[in-house]
Amino acid sequence: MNQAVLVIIKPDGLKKSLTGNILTRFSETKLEIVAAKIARVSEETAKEHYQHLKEKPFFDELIKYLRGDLHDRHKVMALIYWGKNAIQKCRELAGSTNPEEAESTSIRGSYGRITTSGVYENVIHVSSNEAEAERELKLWFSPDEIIVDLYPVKETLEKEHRRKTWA
Ligand code: FUP
Repeated sequence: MNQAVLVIIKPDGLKKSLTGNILTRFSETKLEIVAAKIARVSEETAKEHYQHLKEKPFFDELIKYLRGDLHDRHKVMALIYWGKNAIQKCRELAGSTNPEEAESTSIRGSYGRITTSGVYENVIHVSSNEAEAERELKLWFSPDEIIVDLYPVKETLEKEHRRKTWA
């Protein structure tokens, strides 16, 4: 069964110049990339993304981490991989959430670390299940940024909508 999964290369991954390595690792899965972008992360998006952790003592630090405040890199790379068992395949390559417990050859095991304040800087995010993947994909991407039809869409005509086009 085909699945979509959100992968985010977090600011530490970008700062450590790991984008190429990480994409190479994911290409082993033979999954298809159906959306990709470099994005700045607003406070709202970061808090919404990690909403399930908002009661945790490390939440504020985690938001700063995802927004790039800890690495002076205010951007992430967000991708959607699509194909058979995409979630399991990508999570296997990512390794455990805690980089010290992650398989040493996994992406997090190879490149992650735990900060002195206790936040896991684990280089990438990978959606944990289908429901989370749908919630996260809809948070990070609009339908027209994705080259396959993943979920139902609605069309609206916005006459007064201000947007930039090439001059
Ligand atoms: P995952 O699905 O692997 O991203 O794991 P979680 O949603 O549980 O955690 C999200 C992020 O919170 C992790 F990427 C790192 C951070 N985290 C910590 O810093 N400490 C913890 O004890 C648990 C999670």
